[in-house]
Amino acid sequence: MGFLIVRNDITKMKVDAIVNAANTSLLGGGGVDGAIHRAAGSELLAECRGLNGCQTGQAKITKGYRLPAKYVIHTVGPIWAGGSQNEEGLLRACYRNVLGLAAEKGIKSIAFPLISAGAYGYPRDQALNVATSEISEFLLDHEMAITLVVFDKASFQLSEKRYTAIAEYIDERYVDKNLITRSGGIESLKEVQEDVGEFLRSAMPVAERREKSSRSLEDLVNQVEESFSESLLRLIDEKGMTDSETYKKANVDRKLFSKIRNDKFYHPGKQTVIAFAIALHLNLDETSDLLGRAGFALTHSSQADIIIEYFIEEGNYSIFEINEALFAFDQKLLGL
Ligand code: AR6
Repeated sequence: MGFLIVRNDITKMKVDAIVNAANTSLLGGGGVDGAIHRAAGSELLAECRGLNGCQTGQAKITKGYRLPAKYVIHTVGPIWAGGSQNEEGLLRACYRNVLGLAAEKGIKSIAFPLISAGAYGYPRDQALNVATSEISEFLLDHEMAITLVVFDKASFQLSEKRYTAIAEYIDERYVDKNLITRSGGIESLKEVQEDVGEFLRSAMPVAERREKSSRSLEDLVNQVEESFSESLLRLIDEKGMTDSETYKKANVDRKLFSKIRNDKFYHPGKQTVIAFAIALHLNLDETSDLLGRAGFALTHSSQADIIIEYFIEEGNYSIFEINEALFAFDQKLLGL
């Protein structure tokens, strides 16, 4: 369960249903619509003929015929006309109506293309925001495996401003980069020493630095026995969250969560721990603590870690925005 973003051809997805970005006639077209009709075969068109078209923002379901997916849910996105013609409301309606219909039909897994972001001209970063926010909203009270299929990397775009801000943040911290840029400009021995000191500090895992600077020995002794699982459950209580809110926000599977809950000594992967830290809105100190319980640390020799640090410092805990950024920098996504 949860939300995944993949780069793929949607006609290849082995899921209960794929979503078609169609037009009001439902009689086929170019882009993803054309690809779906080609892969499903002419029986799909025959069934579509009986549907009497579909209005913008609405959704209709057919069988998948020769597709690996059992069903196709057809929806019609808005044509972008500058943003003042209720395009956003209509695009949100597409996601809601498709997901509502899927839930009604008992569909457990579904794949979406980025509706309206091709021929219909909706700005891609805004189309992506609408998709991720509607999907995350839906998942707060539904169980479904939802995949957003982006066809090429260009369709997966962070806003220019955010990309530059993150790139600068990485640039200032990334250890390998520091080594390269520093070697040219060192003049005096003192400068070399300062440089080495700074490098060692930046190379030290964040957890270690934090412990050195801000945690008392007493704190450490008191908490030394706490396992990852115990820490996580304590934090969930402290933050006044429920279990299901937490694992859904973390984009973590319910089964995995109950394993963690039932096994005091469960060893999670690093990505999972980070996903929980984000779901619980932990600050950097708390994140480092939780990671430490599972034997991990955030380091400046990993771009992904620096991106996580960037979002935590910004107080931005949207796992979907973080995943957008990780994707843009070719890093593994969280909670998948
Ligand atoms: N798999 C996944 N995504 C795809 C695929 C594919 N095989 N092919 C394209 N995309 P578009 P729209 C992406 O134009 O903007 C049709 O003619 C594509 O890169 O297919 O809603 C209909 O009949 C883009 O990001 O749909 C309508 O007339 C996204 O899918 C009109 O186009 C949507 O692009 C609908 O336009």
